[in-house]
Amino acid sequence: MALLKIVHYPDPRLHKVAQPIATVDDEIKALAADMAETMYAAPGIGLAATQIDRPVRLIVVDISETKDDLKVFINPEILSASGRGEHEEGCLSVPGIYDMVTRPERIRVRALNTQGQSFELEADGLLAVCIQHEIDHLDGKVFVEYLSRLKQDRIRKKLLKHAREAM
Ligand code: K1U
Ligand code: ZN
Repeated sequence: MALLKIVHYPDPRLHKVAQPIATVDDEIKALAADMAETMYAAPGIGLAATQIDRPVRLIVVDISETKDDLKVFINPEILSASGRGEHEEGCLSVPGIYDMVTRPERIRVRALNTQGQSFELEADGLLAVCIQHEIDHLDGKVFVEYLSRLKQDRIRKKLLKHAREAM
């Protein structure tokens, strides 16, 4: 297994639309395992393949305290969404920034697992927030895009300054 480098906002690679995965083969299984390792090490509760510069439709999520409830979603699709709820979000691609985002409260999602089998899941609370946040990444959207233009500009400048200082 391997730790993967996470791309930071405002890198344009975060705005690529990820392509569906045609076959769940050993390469995809290894990518899912590496992404899980990277998510746990960060630490985070989710990671999308877009964030490690692999624009394919694969996300990993584990919101458990004990870090033993890994969920892998290949080609995830939101089948239905209901309600509205506000939740604080963070992002491993936008380090140090947390803000409130309003999204549907409850979702039903369909995806393939690492055996290539289709499954459906009902989610609410943090799990629903995290799955929607990660699917946004696959569609090239970063959570800061839900914030005001002023906040987005401040975040962009702050992270560009950090990147320059790290060089
Ligand atoms: O997509 C990502 O960058 C991962 C992101 C997921 C997420 C968090 C909160 C709301 C929506 C989506 C993170 O994991 S940020 C880090 C984080 O929230 C966290 C880290 C350690 C323990 C608990 C949470
Ligand atoms: Zn994120």
